[in-house]
Amino acid sequence: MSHVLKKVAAIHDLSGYGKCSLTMAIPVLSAMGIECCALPTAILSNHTGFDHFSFFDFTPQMPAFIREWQRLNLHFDCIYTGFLGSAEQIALVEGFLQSFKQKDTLVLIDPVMGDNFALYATYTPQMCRDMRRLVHHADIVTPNLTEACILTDTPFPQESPDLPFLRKLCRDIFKQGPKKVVITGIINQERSLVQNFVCQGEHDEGFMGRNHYNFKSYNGTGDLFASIVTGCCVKGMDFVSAVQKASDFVCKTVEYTYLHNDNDLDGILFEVFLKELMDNV
Ligand code: PXL
Repeated sequence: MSHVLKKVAAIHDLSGYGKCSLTMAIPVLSAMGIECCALPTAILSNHTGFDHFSFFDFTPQMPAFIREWQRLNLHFDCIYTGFLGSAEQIALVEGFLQSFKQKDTLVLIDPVMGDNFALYATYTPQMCRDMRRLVHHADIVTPNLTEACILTDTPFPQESPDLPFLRKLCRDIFKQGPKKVVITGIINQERSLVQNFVCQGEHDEGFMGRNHYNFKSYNGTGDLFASIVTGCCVKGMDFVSAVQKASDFVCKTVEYTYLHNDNDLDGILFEVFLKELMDNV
């Protein structure tokens, strides 16, 4: 089935303030000329990096939402998922994939579970097992190094991982189903570079993309990265170029935010550069 606009079903939380998940995916995909259809998993006043926030769990509403989309007979070119709040939600997303994934539907799962070698507070061991099951349905996964280790039950590395370590992580992820993996946020031993390791199948040696590391990190950068990769892949760009494009955009935005923003929690100033995504993809 073809549409004038490609359609992406984006299954993430909606944080009203602070720019992450849906408030990142919707503007990024729209700027890239892609229709972003949002299935919220939770509605928050602001992201969880702040000391306080309101949280409304949308899980009970999700089945009705999904049923209405089935009645509308929607077809998606891509299904893109990120942060999921409970084991029940992971099961709902699995059901969604079973209903809506067709031969020509790209499934990109960002297995948001943790960072800096720790699980996020809301993540239970059961949810990690469920996330491992969910990635069986993915064509592409975009874990950070911490999440790649959790997905494959690999002890966290003591120092910056070398290529054989990264290749083994990817091979273990391929055994779970995905065909393309990018492991993000790999800081080199000298702490001067932030790197992404891209691998496209068991026999691929892999490719290490590199960018300058300025020691800053902001909530939502992972969502910005994964949303751009999603948009590029939906538009048919090859995977290595998509990752490089996303990585360059994130680095430029982080650098600009560092120079111009007072409060790190306000999120990254990606809007300043959004026009480049309209023009260049
Ligand atoms: O960017 C990941 C993310 C997703 N959803 C919520 C968050 C964060 C990161 O802080 O708080 C609610």
